[in-house]
Amino acid sequence: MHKNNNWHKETAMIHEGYDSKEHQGSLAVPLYQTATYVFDSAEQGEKRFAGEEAGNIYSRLGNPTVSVLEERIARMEEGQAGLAFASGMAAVSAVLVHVTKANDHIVCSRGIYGCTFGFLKILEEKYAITHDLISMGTEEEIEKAVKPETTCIYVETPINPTMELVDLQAVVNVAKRHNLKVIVDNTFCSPYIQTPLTFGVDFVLHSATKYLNGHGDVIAGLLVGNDKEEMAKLRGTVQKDFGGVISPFDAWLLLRGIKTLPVRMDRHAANAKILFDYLKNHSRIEEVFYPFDDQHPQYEIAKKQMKTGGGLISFTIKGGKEEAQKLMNHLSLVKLAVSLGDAETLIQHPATMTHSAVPKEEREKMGVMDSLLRLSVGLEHMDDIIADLEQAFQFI
Ligand code: LCS
Repeated sequence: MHKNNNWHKETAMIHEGYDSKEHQGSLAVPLYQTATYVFDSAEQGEKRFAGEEAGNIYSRLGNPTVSVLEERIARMEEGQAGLAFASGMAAVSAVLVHVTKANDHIVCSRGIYGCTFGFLKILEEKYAITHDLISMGTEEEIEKAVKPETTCIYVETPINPTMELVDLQAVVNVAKRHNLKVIVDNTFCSPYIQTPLTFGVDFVLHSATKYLNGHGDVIAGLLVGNDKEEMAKLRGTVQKDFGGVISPFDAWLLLRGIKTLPVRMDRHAANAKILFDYLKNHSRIEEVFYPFDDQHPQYEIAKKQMKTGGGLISFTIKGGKEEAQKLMNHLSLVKLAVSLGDAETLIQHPATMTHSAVPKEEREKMGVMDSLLRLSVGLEHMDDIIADLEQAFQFI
């Protein structure tokens, strides 16, 4: 396997974990589209199952294309080991099952993705694993939420879809005092913008469906940990036996997407800044949320842990659901779709879409109002996107 610890991140995203000499000179990582592997002998099969001989067994347990992806994401996040899953939710659920047992308690950031919220409800209803969604403005606030049965802190930063930030250093400081595991969902940033493990976090995960793939054609999840043995345990238990592994073809597409992550992220962020400047002065808009807004109260946190402001902007329009839906219905170049991180600029209405499963009262506590819209800024020329938004704003 190709490894060079001196490589910059941009280089590692193209080369880490792959040596063409081991694959007949193939420049691109070959796609091992196979379910199983042929043993040389019964004894070899026995040894592989017993863990006494390294080698392939069955693609739910490991696949050469997937292994390159896992090494690459581990390096990108500056972790010790990576695991690839069939979806972001498969990664979320696997790591939460790994770090909890019945009757435990989880401290969560004030806002989380709607289906992550749904999974926490399953843990609560079936296994009495409770959670509290709290504002994490200060270490004291976080500390107050910790109970004797708390085992982990689960954080999104920026939070989907409000763009509120959580100070990673503050979370880690509290976690260390109480011996808690910290899990960070880094989907909104990608490892090009933010690397939570470098702050002392234990696990970082992604909906790789988003920026990491970047082309809107894959559903996948990735998890990276700072402890090799613990990740091996997770691979051999929850991942293997729940079975939510990535397909080799999706891993192959992801490896292709990741090569261009730095150039895409720089353009997403540059375009988002153009759009932010347009939106913040718009007469039909109430408030715009973007982490690299120098007027934003959390700008200091943003600069401490993020390289750029990323490609997501949310905003509240004057009015409510009706005005939000009218705006969306009059857009044509900006696509009305959930998901994010693609070349296409996407808009969605969290209250009725990504966060519709969260009851209204809890949704509003997260800051997800009916007037809130989320824009995933794409790679188009922003004059065209602004022209589309401007004509649609005329209808509300
Ligand atoms: N974490 C975050 C922050 C997400 O935004 C999503 C999906 C997931 C985890 C789950 O990943 P998946 O299983 O879909 O790969 N977020 C979506 C969104 O905001 N719009 O559509 C999906």
